[in-house]
Amino acid sequence: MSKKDVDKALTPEKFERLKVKTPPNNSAGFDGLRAATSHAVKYIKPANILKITQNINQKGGFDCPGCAWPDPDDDRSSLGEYCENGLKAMAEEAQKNTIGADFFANNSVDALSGLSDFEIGKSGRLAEPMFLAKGATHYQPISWEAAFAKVGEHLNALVHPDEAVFYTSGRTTNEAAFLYQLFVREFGTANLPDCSNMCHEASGAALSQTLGIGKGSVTLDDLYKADLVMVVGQNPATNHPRMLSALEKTKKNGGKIVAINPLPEAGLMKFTDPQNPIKMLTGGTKLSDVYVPVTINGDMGLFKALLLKLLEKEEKAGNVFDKAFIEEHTAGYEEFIKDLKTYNFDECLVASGVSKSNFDEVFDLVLNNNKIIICWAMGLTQHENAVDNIRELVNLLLLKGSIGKEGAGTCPVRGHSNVQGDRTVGIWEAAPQAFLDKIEIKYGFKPTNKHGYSVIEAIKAMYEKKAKVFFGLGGNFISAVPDTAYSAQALANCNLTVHVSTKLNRSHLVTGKEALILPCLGRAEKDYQKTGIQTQSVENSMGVVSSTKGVIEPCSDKLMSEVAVVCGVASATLKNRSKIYWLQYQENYDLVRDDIQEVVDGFEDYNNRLLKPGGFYLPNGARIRQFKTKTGKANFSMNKLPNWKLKREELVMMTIRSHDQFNTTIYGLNDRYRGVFNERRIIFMNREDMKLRSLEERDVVNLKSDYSGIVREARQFIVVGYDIPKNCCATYFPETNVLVPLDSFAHTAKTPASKSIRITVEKV
Ligand SMILES: Nc1nc2c(c(=O)[nH]1)N[C@H]1C(S)=C(S)[C@@H](COP(=O)(O)OP(=O)(O)OC[C@H]3O[C@@H](n4cnc5c(=O)[nH]c(N)nc54)[C@H](O)[C@@H]3O)O[C@H]1N2
Ligand SMILES: Nc1nc2c(c(=O)[nH]1)N[C@H]1C(S)=C(S)[C@@H](COP(=O)(O)OP(=O)(O)OC[C@H]3O[C@@H](n4cnc5c(=O)[nH]c(N)nc54)[C@H](O)[C@@H]3O)O[C@H]1N2
Ligand SMILES: [Mo]
Repeated sequence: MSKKDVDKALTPEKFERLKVKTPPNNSAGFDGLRAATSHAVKYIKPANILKITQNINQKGGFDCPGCAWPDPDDDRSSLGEYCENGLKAMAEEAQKNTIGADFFANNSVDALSGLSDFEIGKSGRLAEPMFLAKGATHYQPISWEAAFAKVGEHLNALVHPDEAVFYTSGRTTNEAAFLYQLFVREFGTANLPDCSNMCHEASGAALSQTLGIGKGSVTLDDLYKADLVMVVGQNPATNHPRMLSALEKTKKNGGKIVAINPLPEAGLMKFTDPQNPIKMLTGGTKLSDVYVPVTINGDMGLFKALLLKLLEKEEKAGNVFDKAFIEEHTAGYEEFIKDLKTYNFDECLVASGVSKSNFDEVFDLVLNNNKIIICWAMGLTQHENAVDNIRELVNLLLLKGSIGKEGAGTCPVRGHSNVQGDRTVGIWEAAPQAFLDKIEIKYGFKPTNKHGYSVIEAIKAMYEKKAKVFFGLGGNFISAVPDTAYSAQALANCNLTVHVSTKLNRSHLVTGKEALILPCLGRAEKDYQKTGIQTQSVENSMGVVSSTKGVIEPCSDKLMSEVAVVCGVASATLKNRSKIYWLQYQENYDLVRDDIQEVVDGFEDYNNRLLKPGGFYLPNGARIRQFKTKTGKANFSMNKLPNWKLKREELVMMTIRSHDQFNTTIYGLNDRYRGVFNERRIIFMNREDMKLRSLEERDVVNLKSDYSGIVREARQFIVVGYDIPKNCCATYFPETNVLVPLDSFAHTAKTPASKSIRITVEKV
């Protein structure tokens, strides 16, 4: 894609349409129900609406593809366990419109590139496999067989298997993900970048080092029983709406809630459960007891300040830390305390941007409660110091003995509905040796133990022409990754780009020399195979594995399941050099699960246990104070206060989600909870920062980021004055991904720092 194409893709629509209202402090309620219903009615076939709403997240039904928040173990709502945004996710997937040969004959790739992401998404569900030949202007239909052969030809023509990149997005089920990584490893590479590289990778890295498991330790029940829940860098009203019902229970049981966020996000302030008709009429629950408007990336300052004050109290009173827990279960306490003492409380507080009185309110809650849960999401993980952020919050939990007991622990709230399961079953460019050994024992080939490319490394390799084939199982790579212009060139350098997708997206339009679109079934659709309709499985954010089974008819009879696509590609590529008979799996997914239970720990008796309504919990050492770290204990860690010095004219920008999108899928142009309507190309700014720059509401500005001498630009954004700390600003992802430098990422985890981008703002 040329620079001109990138600009064209970013052309703003009419700016006059923007409407700004005072943001509500309440979430869900009638407005939420109305928004969801109108979306469903507009896009879903009437006959399917009831089937979907009655089966979503129900035992025996299908798992909502919206987010990874767990379902209650017992009392599921009879209205269906869904939320406004889950229903919108379904409305996208279960669209009435389909697009196939005619659509692509009438619309060239160039013409489609000119549409906005919103328009691209609304074109309909992909209905048949399509191929873009070298130099062609239009996609044309191709048979499944020819498509598989094409992928096989390209892969087999590579000098080394490491010249191929196999991306996964987190909707892929356990069954498809397991087979996919198995194929990739038998093909001979570990190039398995996935969306978690851009998401919770920093959580995984930090938690593995400190607690010996890269996942959270709490269950839903813990959340109900906590004394204090800290919600840090997360916007649940939009991204995990069902979490608010859980927090409401925490409150009902007497627990306190603290929200740490540069923005006063609506649902964290007050929430009306749409599943509760009485609450809908009487007005909702105030959720947060204390709101802390931390500056962007000021969390380390805040946590260090909390730790320093706790230490001060402990040294005076001796009853603040859980010394029995520290003694028995942790390592590195003395070094940690010594390092902590090198920091100055006032400097930490200044770095956090939090006032002393506000700090005292949170501190009192932390001091006086011992069953603490910390929940977090992208506000902590998408910074250069992301791994340190998470290790520091673990330090706090360890001092308070708040790990591995009822009502306490870590709660990284995952994004995609099966992103956690994908990693569990082997989607990992750096899989542990023990896992690779089990593959070797089971299948008789030796998987490479060289680490593969993560997302950032994959982009560089394609740009440098070291990788030549890109295969994406789900997702929208070009819109999700940083540094759009550079990354577009990386994809353009490939000989072949392939996407297994449900919906048209920008990654189908920013292609290699040849390209394939392979359309697959969505979560809600029945998966017919030789042995009948297949069931699949997913793992939620709290380590519960449960089944998911489609309930509506597929939108086209030319779709394949992801499992079948992987089997088709594997069989066409590896042919008789494979030790595995691939096609058997697609006829009966029980066979895939039989294999998973042999290779992955915790899946014993998988097929039977999956029949249990509600599924089963995977083992979790941190939950029972068995820390599988090198020391055999929970490790304290030493983390630096980031040395952030903005230049005088600079702002720090976070790229966030609006209420009307799922990652790169744009449901609509409103962000109701932030009071913004009809427009996405906006920049939320502190009003004093606007004054300093002589900017008024609705002024149009260009944004520039200057990172190690490279200047990146995003043009034409409308200024909206907002309640955001000084020197901070916010824009929506993916519009400003052009500004995220490829080289700005979290150490160890390599998560792009898309929540702390230094920019300058210039009036147009
Ligand atoms: N409807 C819907 N649901 C989704 C998604 C979606 O796009 N739409 N995406 C899914 C995915 S993949 C994910 S990963 C999750 C994402 O869920 P979130 O992490 O909630 O999503 P973001 O919009 O990225 O929001 C980050 C929040 O962190 C705050 N924040 C930003 N920087 C900082 C900081 O430095 N410190 C602190 N304390 N806070 C900060 C922002 O103000 C914002 O409230 O949601 C999942 N669920
Ligand atoms: N600047 C910035 N960048 C970010 C982020 C940010 O906060 N700021 N967030 C990051 C995060 S947390 C994430 S997780 C990534 C997301 O990155 P991705 O996971 O790559 O992106 P999505 O937008 O979720 O992918 C949407 C596409 O997936 C396809 N799809 C949907 N359902 C299915 C299915 O069931 N099967 C298959 N095969 N395909 C399906 C559809 O074609 C749809 O267009 O983006 C990251 N990028
Ligand atoms: Mo994510």
